[in-house]
Amino acid sequence: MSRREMMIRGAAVAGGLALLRARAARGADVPGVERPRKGTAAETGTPSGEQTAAPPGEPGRDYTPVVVPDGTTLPWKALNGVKVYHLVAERVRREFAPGFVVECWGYNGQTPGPLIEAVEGDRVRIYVTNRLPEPTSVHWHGITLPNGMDGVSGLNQRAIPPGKTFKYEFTLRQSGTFMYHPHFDEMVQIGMGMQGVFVMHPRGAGAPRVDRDFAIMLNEWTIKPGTNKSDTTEPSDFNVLTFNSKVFPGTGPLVAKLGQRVRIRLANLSALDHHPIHLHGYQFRIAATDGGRIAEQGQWPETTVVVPVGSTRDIEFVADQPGDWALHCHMTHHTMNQMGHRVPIMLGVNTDDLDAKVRQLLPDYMTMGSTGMGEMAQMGMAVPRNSIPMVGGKGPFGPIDMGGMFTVLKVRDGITSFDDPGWYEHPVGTVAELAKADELRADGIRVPTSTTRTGGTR
Ligand SMILES: [Cu+2]
Repeated sequence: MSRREMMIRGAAVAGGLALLRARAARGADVPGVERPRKGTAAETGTPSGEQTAAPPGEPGRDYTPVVVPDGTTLPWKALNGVKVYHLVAERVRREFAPGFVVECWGYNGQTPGPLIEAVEGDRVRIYVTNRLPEPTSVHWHGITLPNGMDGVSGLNQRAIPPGKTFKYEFTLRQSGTFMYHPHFDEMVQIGMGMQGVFVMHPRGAGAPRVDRDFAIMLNEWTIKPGTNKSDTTEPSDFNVLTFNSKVFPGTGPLVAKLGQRVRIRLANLSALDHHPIHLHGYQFRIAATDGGRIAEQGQWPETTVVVPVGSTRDIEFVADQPGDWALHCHMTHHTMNQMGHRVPIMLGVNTDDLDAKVRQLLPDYMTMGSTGMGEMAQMGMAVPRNSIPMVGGKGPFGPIDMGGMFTVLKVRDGITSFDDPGWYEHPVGTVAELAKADELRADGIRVPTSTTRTGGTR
């Protein structure tokens, strides 16, 4: 390039930026039109949008670290004012629940990959080593950064070949809950478990500090009973629905002390499904998405939050009610494990005759589900090797009929550690129980004798 060309190009860039700045300034004067986002070219006046980083934020001083149930946080070191991380994309063996082991792909021995945690203003350098049999890349979902750091193979960068290490570097200009995942062979790689949460804590103003801050990644898998791999090309037949790549009873509880401020960061990188995540016993506020913090006047109360594919939601509340509170996806198929899908529903069918006939061929045959499916949790049915029965685990009062996307928020008074405190001990007289005959009589309750009543008649 000649000196003259260089000057012309330089002038064009400067001119372009001046124009952008002028537009931005005009935009700021128009009601409803916001300023350019922090750290973008239009805001900083540099083509990459980069500007000086702040000194690396420290846990404890600048933020309360996020807790990842059944997961970990990626370690980092500060070198000359830059936080340096190392992600290794590789094959991972993950026990989704006791006795149910799945061959996955992930990062640093885990799926989801370890949580990346940093502070607004931090400069981060993230090395990514590819130990997979095919190329990969990492996209930093929802994060403002130079275009060449965005991680879409072919569009923003060369894919990372197997055995090679790439370097990503950018300055964090936001705070909130974001994600990372590959943008190469997305259907297979994300479906095999390559996904992670990226949390940026605010520096100064931003989300209020909470006492317990949890992160849960939602995913769905197609793992035929008796196999150990997800059929990632099967587009809709998901039978294993996970919180942090665990299914109940493999999911660890979320433990909080009575009165603590709690945030749960939910991130969804499922292939197909939006998950309505429901918390019992509480009303929470939807306080943030991966698009940013919702202004307090704009937050609304909810009991269920839909987390769409490719987005995050932060919910916040005060843990003011002690107990064991269910936290689960409200799609009923998503709290069923493998064996609960695609079985014929026999509700209300008298199967005695059928069973007798089939037993002539198969001596152990028994039709399932003629009084509903709940019984199956109690039967302790044999399942193929490396599989889980359709429903969950044992609770203090008997079987819990939910599996999959199910865990428990355990709120306790006077705990000194956040280890699993066991089941809640209810104050006397606060558990639903069998009604006594004299109670029924006293309150004038007549129990119907027939099992079916036709609607609209008496
Ligand atoms: Cu769901």
